Amino acid sequence: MRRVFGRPKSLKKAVFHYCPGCGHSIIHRLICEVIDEMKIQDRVIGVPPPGCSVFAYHYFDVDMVESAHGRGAAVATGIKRACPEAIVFTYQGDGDLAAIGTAETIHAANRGENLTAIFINNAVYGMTGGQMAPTTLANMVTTTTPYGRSEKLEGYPIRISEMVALSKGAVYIERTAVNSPAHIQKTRRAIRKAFQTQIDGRGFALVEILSPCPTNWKMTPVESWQWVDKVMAQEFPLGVIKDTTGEKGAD
Ligand SMILES: Cc1ncc(C[n+]2csc(CCOP(=O)(O)OP(=O)(O)O)c2C)c(N)n1
Ligand code: SF4
Repeated sequence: MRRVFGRPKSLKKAVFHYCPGCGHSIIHRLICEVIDEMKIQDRVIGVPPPGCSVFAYHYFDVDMVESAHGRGAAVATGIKRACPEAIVFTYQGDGDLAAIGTAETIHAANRGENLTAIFINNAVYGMTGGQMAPTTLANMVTTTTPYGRSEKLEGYPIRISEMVALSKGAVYIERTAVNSPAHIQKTRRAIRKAFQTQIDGRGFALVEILSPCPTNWKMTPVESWQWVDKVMAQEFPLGVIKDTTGEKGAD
């Protein structure tokens, strides 16, 4: 019988600790599918963050170097410069990449570091209990904005991918989601293109993935997937933000 579906080779046989409906587990699997497809398992080095995905090294069967909060792009820069043959990716939440790590992210992109950043935007600080992140939407209730995020007091949701795209060194930036089969397939293609961009030595690539956090959003998994389309994607439009690779698009 022909096998049409199975566990990717680079995804360890470990049970995910993520909540039901969480996007992290889907994204882990997609990255592993791409690693297998591209036959790069022995070259990949991942840089996971503090956050709900802090134990990513339990799941990815590739070399992993844990970074301090927000420092993913700096740690990955060091690894890539020391081991140029390695294919290096960071895996970062929005609290990580877009708050404490803003400087590292912007400057790594601006230096045109030949890296791949996988950026999981779930609009909150997930692991620490659902506090407001820079990406939290206007009027969204979080543990630190119990009356809803006030743009007057707490500012506007930050579109860090569009900011990164302003850097000359950033060559491929796309925003995707994992709340439907079609979006999941697009995300897989975007991750593949981001790795290919690095293999071709073109510069900084970032894939922002809108990812449900049903636990902190206080929704069922199905409600959270619908909310990504109805609310989140209105503030963070899906699609290619920048592509100067000259390569065929991820679509
Ligand atoms: C320097 C430092 N400050 C604060 C923390 C506490 N901390 C751990 S995870 C986290 C937020 C994680 O949120 P996010 O990056 O959005 O990832 P998620 O958990 O939502 O996937 C914080 C503030 C820390 N580990 N290190
Ligand atoms: S708290 Fe949110 S981001 Fe963290 S594992 Fe649960 S659903 Fe996922």
